[in-house]
Amino acid sequence: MTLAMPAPVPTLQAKDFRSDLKPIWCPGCGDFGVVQAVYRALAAVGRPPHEIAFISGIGCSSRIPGYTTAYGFNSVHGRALPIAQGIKIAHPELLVLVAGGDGDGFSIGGGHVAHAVRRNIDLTYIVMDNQIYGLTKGQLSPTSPRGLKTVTSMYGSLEEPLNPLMYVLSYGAPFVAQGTPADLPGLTAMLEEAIRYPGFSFVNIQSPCVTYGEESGQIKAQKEKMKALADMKHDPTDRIKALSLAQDYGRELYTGVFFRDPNPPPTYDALVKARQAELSANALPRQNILDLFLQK
Ligand SMILES: Cc1ncc(C[n+]2csc(CCOP(=O)(O)OP(=O)(O)O)c2C)c(N)n1
Ligand code: SF4
Repeated sequence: MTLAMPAPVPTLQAKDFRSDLKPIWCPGCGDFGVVQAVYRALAAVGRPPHEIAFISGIGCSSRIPGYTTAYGFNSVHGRALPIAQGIKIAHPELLVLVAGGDGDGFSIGGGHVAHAVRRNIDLTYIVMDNQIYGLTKGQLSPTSPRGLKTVTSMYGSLEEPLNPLMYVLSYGAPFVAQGTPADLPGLTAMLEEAIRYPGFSFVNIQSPCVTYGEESGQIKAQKEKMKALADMKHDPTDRIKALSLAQDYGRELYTGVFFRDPNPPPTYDALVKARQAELSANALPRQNILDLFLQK
């Protein structure tokens, strides 16, 4: 008797996640590198495109789901996180990615970030942080540096930029990293790790806007400036050290994992399942509930 060999499991490649849609980003936009890193990370993770939901807001960066073969929703400005959380709660078996710009995530959508973090729903939030509103032609964003002259800041920005790393770390996110398309292998590796992390993971990507962004934020300048946290012997299990390094956002370009909770806290989904099991174990038989109701 000959035993039938099990069919080989097809391995996925980066090209399996690339859709037929041609990106309309400006030539040289950092988001080209980000989408390449996403393809490679997803191939390494190995979940097929039909098991992935990729949700974004509105902005140049938010076009990214359309350039992948995953199920995608280029949704409403600032509302990617609530939509993604709803999808993950309704379909916990899906791998859920969320993406958008710094404006989408930390300006109009800023209020949602804290709640997504504290719920610890298992999704990966990718912010393409170019310190500008790209799609609407170069207005100030919440991460724009002080002094930046734009169409909405003729005197130069008078406001202190928001610090996305400190924001997310201080709300208790269990996984926080920062990357750049100037280091594609490093970015790919951290995206893979973020996707695999069981809980809310945040990756801030310094993705340059070549059309409205500053010279100091472009790939060439980033290559000279970036410092890998691993080379600095940073201990990513220490949130306080991560916060301390995160204070340098805007001055230094640290890349890698700032914080990875070595004991991942329970996800929202795990808590729901545990509570449901507890309730069904303690449920009164139907007859008893009726008796109680009728005060027998
Ligand atoms: C409710 C709402 N308000 C404002 C806009 C206009 N708008 C579209 S994209 C955007 C900001 C884009 O910047 P960002 O989110 O940082 O993404 P980028 O284009 O830089 O990738 C704004 C203000 C909108 N589409 N919807
Ligand atoms: S405007 Fe900036 S962010 Fe938008 S596609 Fe062009 S380079 Fe990229």
